[in-house]
Amino acid sequence: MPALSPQLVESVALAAGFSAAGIAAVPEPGSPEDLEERARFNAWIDAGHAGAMDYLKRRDPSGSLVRSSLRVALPWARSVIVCAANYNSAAPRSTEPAAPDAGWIARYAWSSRGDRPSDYHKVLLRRLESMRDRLTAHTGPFESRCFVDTGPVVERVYARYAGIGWTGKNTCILNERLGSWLFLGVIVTALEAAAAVASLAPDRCGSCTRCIDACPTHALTGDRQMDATLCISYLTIENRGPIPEELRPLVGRQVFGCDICQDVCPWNRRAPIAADPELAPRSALVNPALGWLAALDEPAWERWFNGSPVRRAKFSGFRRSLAIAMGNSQQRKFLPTLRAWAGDPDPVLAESARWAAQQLEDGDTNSANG
Ligand code: B12
Ligand code: SF4
Ligand code: SF4
Repeated sequence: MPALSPQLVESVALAAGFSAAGIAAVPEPGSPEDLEERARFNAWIDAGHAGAMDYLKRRDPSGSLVRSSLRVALPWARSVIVCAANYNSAAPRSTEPAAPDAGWIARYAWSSRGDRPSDYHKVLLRRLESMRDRLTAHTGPFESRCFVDTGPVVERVYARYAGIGWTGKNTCILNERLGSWLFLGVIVTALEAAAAVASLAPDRCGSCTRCIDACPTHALTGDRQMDATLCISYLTIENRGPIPEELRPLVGRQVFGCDICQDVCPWNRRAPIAADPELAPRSALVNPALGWLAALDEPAWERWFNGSPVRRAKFSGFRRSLAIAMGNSQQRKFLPTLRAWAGDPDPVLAESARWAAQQLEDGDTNSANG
């Protein structure tokens, strides 16, 4: 079976619409070539940093974490092709001043094609599958699986070894030319990688600590890992229950996800704007008015976000985070909505709305006293 060369992988990936690509070998766990990240991942799970993301904690019958190595998840895996798609846009950063009644939806969820939302999972998967077809023409058929986000793979680990970029102190993969507004997708293959796989990208964080200093909830641990249970992205997307009360004021007006630790990164200042027709930003989602989002009933919300990553939070989780954002807005005009939601049959929404209304009422008392 022929080996895959980095040059072939890169040319096929660029033709398929990716911005960068590389290939990494998949070493056997416990071998001299094993990756240092395997131990890091085990320690991260053991420390409880994955919170309620149980899919990250799955184990095989021998007790090994399925994601600790691709050889555990897919024993036939010998190499992994990692592709990156730029989704940077010219729209403002979450760290720039905005209207006090505007919220924030993370940049990765803005994507659209024409007037319809587009889900990066589907866009990248299609590109990976077309790439695989082209590679097969060079190599003959080979066993493989394509994944975007949802496979049993810690994609950033293999992205680093495929030479896509370095692991920033914000834990994101950063490419010197492209920055970190990159979606990742992988093709796991049974083919050996050519002997000369990509060399690691040099670490360009230096003495910078902007992301660590800017993170409102202190989720970044400083050793290129995070406690996800503190991360606003986890709290507003993955977490199904209430947002812990002590963290609510720190969430600010963020309704879905968080971009702060990437918005402050100097490497993103010079990152090129993507001209990808399948990942174009929807202007209505950039600094969206909280009142508009709150007025969407479930069918309207479904219409707006059908096919968008925002659906992951579900309507209930989205409104819970929206209530917290309105409570942090100092905008008394949201009191009627919050008082109505305080009687909602969903106990998480009702309690979040009561807390939020209280913030606005307390804010009034404080300014009257001040
Ligand atoms: C779970 C998850 C989350 C969780 C946990 C994130 C985290 N940092 O662990 C939450 C919900 C918080 C999250 C948030 C976001 N996510 Co997310 N997420 C994932 C997912 C599904 C799994 C990641 C995982 O296994 N985490 C566990 C930890 C341990 O792994 P890790 O951070 O990847 O860490 C590895 C490296 O950092 C490295 N490492 C650790 N320490 C050190 C130290 C040194 C010195 C070195 C060299 C390496 C190194 O080893 C670690 C593995 O042990 C991946 C997709 C996938 N299947 O991989 C997407 C993914 C990581 N997410 C992505 C995105 C876009 C986001 C958000 C930007 C979305 C948003 N705007 O809200 C934020 C970014 C927040 C942040 N600063 O990371 C992209 C990242 C692209 C990139 N350029 O890096 C991915 C790859 C999805 C994709 N296919 O594009 N995410
Ligand atoms: S995404 Fe937001 S909350 Fe999470 S680590 Fe980055 S700045 Fe902190
Ligand atoms: S803000 Fe600074 S420390 Fe953080 S990822 Fe960017 S360069 Fe690295």
